[in-house]
Amino acid sequence: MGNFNRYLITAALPYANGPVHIGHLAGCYLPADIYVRYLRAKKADVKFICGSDEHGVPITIKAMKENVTPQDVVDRYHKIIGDSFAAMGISFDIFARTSAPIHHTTASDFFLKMYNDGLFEEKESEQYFDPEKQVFLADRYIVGTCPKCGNDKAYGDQCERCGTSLSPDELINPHSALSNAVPVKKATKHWYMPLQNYEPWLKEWLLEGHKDWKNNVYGQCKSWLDSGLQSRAMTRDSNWGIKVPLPDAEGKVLYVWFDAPIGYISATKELTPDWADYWCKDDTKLVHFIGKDNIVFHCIIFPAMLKAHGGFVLPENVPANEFLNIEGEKVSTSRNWAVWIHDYIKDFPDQQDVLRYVLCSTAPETKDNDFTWKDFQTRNNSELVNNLGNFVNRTMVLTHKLCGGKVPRFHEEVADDTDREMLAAFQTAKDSVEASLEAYRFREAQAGMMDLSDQGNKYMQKKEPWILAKVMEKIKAGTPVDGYTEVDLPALQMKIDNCLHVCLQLMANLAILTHPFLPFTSRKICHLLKVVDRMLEWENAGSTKLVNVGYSLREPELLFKKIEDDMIAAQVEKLHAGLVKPAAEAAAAPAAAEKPAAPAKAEIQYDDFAKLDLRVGTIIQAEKVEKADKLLKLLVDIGTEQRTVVSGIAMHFNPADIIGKQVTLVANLAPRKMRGIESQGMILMAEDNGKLIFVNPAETVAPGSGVS
Ligand code: B3M
Ligand code: ZN
Repeated sequence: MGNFNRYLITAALPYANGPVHIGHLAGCYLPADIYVRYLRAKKADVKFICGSDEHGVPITIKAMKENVTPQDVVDRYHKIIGDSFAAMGISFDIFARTSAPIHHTTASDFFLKMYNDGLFEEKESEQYFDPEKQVFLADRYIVGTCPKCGNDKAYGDQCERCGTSLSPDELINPHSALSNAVPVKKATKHWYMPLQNYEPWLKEWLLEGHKDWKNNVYGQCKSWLDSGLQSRAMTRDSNWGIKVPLPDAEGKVLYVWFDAPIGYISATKELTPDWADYWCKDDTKLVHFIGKDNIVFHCIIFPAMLKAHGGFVLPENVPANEFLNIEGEKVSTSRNWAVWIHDYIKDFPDQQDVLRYVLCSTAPETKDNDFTWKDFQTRNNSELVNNLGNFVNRTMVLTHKLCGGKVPRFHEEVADDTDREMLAAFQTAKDSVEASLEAYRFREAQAGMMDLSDQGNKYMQKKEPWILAKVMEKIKAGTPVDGYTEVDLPALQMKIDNCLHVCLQLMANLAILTHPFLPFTSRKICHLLKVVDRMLEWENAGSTKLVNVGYSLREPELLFKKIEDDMIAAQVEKLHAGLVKPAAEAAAAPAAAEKPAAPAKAEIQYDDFAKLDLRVGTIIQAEKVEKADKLLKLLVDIGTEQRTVVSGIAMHFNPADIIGKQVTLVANLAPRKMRGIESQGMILMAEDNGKLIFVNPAETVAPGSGVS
């Protein structure tokens, strides 16, 4: 669609509340960087925009946990994140900050324009308020059970298990993440954007106009639009963020998802005085690279904001990726199940391209994918070392050995179909890599690049210039071989020349084709060939005349080194050692190891069993018993009544997490006082290696249902 004269490429602004890990890279920054490097090589007018997202609840939560100010948090992580990206060769034109004054002004003006155009609804609503901490609770600060999937750790804005976007009202058993207190409602005024007003336009623009978007993205948007949009508050009660630029708005800031995407605009402003060319002219191609959890904000809410404000281009594509898991498990920053970029750089200095290569090969482009250290090793050793590295090294070594370290001539008179086919394959490879890149299929594009290297190895294997050289040596020593004699010497040398000429041209093509994916390697290839960066222009790819005959090359150097088993074992160990176990699990583990299996009990009669009154109940309250580490006081609803039960499960469960759970209660157990509280029954638990699990029916049943 359309002819574009400039490109505006954005990568999601990472929250400055923690370092970045490989999931971030694979999901968004690496594909964006590959795309931008390709565009730059095509000499396109392109700006690559990113920065840190320094407002919102993720920042204030982090500050609260660490007992520092939000400013401390964002200052620290803006630097760590920026350094990690730079070290990995992620080539942003700017890495801005949403705390910058230019951003505050830009976001504030954007809001005011919409306000003055009458595009907000001002509504008073009841918001959750933490009575203990005396603050309004942002959606993220409220935790409860997801009405769709039952995840009991869903947030008030989204369930991260099933992806459903939620409002706190929809959560079952909501509680405050700050104090665990049950939130109360309190009236507060906010400015809402009536998204339903934009629904017809969004359907037209997105569902009709962008059927070309990736299935995962289009599908998510369609399901949002099909289920109907609603007004959404664009302001929040908080003291951290961009102040709402209106009178009577004390203690109110812009919603972080209102201000953050405007960060793309303010960062462009900070980058160039020509920012409006990029943002306001129709011949700009705007592409947002993001992870799947940001789809609705970039495909629905931000476009609606841009449309409402007016005067801005809209995204032409949003090629969002799914998630990258690690060793079969979902990345979790809180459990520290992650491979952090700053750690990787320390452990594998100068091997940025290995990680780039592996992450692009396994990028979760269409579905969640898995990163394993074993796969990392295999891809390095058998693909980078054995294929690409090997091809370049053999070409270099043989050119020095058989052609005096200079680019040999290509002699048409001895050329054969194998040579010609190899030369023709350069253009085919370029075309295929290019088509894949244009379609945002980066794995396929990188594989296309590697395929050219593979063809190079096969070509060399077929030509065997080292055998020809042996034959020449023998002839020179006076031993004719395979019917060759002295008169054949010139032709033999010409064949060697042809092979290495072709291989060197191929190597130069590889410098161009590797560059978007493996920029450090590309640079090394240029160094070996002694060519300048200008050769890397994309239009040069496909050419069979990139390096000049007679030109002398540098001494061979290896591009990649083998990664040994012990390095991989150390990484796997580090990952597991760093894992933060939930308190309950950690406490239970040693006990489990020490305890022998329970002995079988003596036989009983049915009548013994029938004496038990077992009933299903629902936990409706749970709290710790003071000064008793192991005890929780539960209130269990068994339909006809509510029973107080004191249970020794405090080391295994967070009280807030078990509200709403069904349990099996021994309802006729004689009451017993524990720590001054009368326990009116006992709940059944299964034990698995020290871990406790509630015994409950496979499906939810009415409280009080009998068990027999
Ligand atoms: N900071 C969410 C995230 O890091 C958010 C992206 C903003 S993009 C405008 O996943
Ligand atoms: Zn859910």
